[in-house]
Amino acid sequence: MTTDLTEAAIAILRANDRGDHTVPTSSGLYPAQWNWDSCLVALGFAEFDPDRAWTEIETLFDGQWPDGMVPHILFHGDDSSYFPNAAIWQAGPGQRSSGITQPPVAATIIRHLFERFGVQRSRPHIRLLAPKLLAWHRWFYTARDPDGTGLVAILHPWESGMDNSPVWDAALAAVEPGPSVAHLRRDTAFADAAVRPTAAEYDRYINLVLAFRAEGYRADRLYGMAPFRVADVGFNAMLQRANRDLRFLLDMIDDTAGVAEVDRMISNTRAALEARWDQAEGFYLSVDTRTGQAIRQPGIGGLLPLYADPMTASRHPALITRLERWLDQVEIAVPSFEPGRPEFEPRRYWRGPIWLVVNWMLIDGLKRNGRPDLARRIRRDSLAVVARSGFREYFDPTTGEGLGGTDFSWTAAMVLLLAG
Ligand code: 2M8
Repeated sequence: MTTDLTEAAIAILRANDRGDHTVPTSSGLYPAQWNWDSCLVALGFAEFDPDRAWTEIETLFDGQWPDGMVPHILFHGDDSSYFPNAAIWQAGPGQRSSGITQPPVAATIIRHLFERFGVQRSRPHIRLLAPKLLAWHRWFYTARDPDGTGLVAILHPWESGMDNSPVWDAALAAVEPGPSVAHLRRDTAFADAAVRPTAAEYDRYINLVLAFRAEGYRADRLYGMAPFRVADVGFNAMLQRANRDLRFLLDMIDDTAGVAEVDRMISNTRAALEARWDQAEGFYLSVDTRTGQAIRQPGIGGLLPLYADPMTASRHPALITRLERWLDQVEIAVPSFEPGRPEFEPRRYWRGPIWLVVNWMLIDGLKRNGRPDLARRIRRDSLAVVARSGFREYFDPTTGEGLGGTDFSWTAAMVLLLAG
């Protein structure tokens, strides 16, 4: 069974491979290179083709902007089946990227590749990539945390990677919708509209893009003018984990100034993330930095401090209890939003379905936090749901139904990683 599954996973990655980058699915739904997809996909390539794993990341960093940002999408070929494509974004030096970023998981993935392949084979790649990683992390702390709070802000729900999570509902509702773009959408030609973001959300997503485009995507302008600005716990937890892994990489290549710089990032973010723990809620809460209001919506990002820091569970056992309660309410681990809440929609994208990439982060975090039992349960469920429903983009945690795109690259990569 597992052998069949891993062979199928390899075949999917091969089919979605465009030579120097991988598309998330061959179906046409996402005909480009996505930032965190690529990094997570490299974890899959690492299981059977080490060189290809490095190429995936190196292509992504070839698209880095001069200011250090690594865009959330790089458009390499025909992008006519996607909206908004490069012609709409009009972003970046080559006009072949989006103008926003995505969760910075690259340093974590590169450290994983180092641990998998060893010093000899990894060092040249790390020498090339570590300075680029440092430039990206530095960009986050200057462009997205100009007041030095220790938490960086996302300016678009797409930056979170968890596009239509209920965590953004209130902040997004405050954004002007602009003209309707329903007729321009392409995603609903590939996936059922009932499992995708709504028209109201899309109108705002695009209006944000147009507002940023009007500012020429200048980092020094966007933070102040952005109609949407959230310091998200999940995003900052992924950044913090990546900071720790970047520190390790810089130390390996003897960049002492870089290590000192990242040490400051780590200690500021550690304190700021800890300040987002809400004792009464028993959860980490993101904050709308335009209004200063805490966001009381329990999305899966609020569990990711477990992935950022191995002391999280001992400091806050209530967080583990909360996760266990979520799991008691569904068939299959892990829902992307708290089940039982009115906003929970088990089939709609990031409002409830299971995403294997986040499952992997929780598995990794739970092992480090002294809960290998829970990690095993999530691993078992993750492999079983794919065996049952195929390599889909996401899955209904109440039934196991596969949803969204088919033959999905990061789902295949996670199967390879978890089965290995
Ligand atoms: C989804 O997001 C894109 C926009 O970036 C979309 O819906 O068009 C998200 O699941 C995101 O996390 C993911 O990186 C992307 C490609 O798989 O699709």
